[in-house]
Amino acid sequence: MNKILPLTLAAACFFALNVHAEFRQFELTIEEVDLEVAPGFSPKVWAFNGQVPAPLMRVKEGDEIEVTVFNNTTLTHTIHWHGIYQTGTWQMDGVPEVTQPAIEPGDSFVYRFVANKTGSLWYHCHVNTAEHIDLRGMWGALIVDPKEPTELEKEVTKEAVLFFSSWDSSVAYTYGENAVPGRELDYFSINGKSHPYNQPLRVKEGDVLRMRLYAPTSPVAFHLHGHDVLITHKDGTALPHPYWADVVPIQPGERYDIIVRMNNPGIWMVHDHIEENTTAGGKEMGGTMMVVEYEGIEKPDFYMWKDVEFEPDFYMSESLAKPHGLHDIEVFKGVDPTLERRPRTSSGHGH
Ligand SMILES: [Cu+2]
Repeated sequence: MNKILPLTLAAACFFALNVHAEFRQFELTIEEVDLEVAPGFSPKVWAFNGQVPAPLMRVKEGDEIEVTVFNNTTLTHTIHWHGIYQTGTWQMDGVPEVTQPAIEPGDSFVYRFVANKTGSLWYHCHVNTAEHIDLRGMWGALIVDPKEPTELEKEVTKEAVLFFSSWDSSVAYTYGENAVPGRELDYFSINGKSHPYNQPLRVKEGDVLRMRLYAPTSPVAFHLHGHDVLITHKDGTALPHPYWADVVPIQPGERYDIIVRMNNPGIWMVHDHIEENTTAGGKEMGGTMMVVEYEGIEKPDFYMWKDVEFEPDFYMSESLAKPHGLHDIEVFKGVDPTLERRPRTSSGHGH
């Protein structure tokens, strides 16, 4: 009796700890599509489920994840789950010729791992990353919610995900070219769109806004006007001492979570203080810029986005409010060039 009891207790404790863990099965395809970053500039991308950024994958700490990846493209790929510790599952780390052979065109691969690190993680291809990450849009958010959120996290009323990225039009139209060293980045985007073809982020006074900032490809100096932001997480990990900032520098691969108390009604610019990133095709007033709009503010006639067709999920806010799972986001879908020849005039296309 006294030998069995501790074992039973241990099993009971294990069960109690894991009672909320779930087994989640997802499928991802990789597709060759054209992504309209700006009118007249639609680079060829490898898009997870046809989308850039990739679908939002949101799970809970401890969940067992199984992802089947189908490679429907002409070159090889893998997926690296950036941040996941892969304890006991290093073969699932997604590095070609280190942990697995790359997934050949027409083939598939099944990744299985436990979501054992929390916060704003991401997933990306690990084949020829200078091209596949930097220029072909192979990145998406993997958000792992902690079992025990911080007091600050519990206050959040609205969430947003921002992926900053850059593009090189000189190699944008040919898969397999990436022109490094010597690349010339000439388009910059938030969630795959160059300003003003992205969207305003709409908030209400009193909102506690959490923004998850991702810089998969090139450095960013994020600045929101009119507010200080509280940096609460670095690369997924909650900081013991969150700190205030009005510029958030982000190096490639880094993630910062910030919390903003929306207490200053107005229409406020968000932009990258690396000034060359706020250009598009060599012209200013493009690239990594957007605005935060408070509800109830009357929009002046000169306001460039006065009558913009609003897409509420552009910063994933609607998908972030859904239950855990893999969320496709329609607005991020590219165009399959074999299905649709768009009648756009090619002036300014640069190739
Ligand atoms: Cu790839």
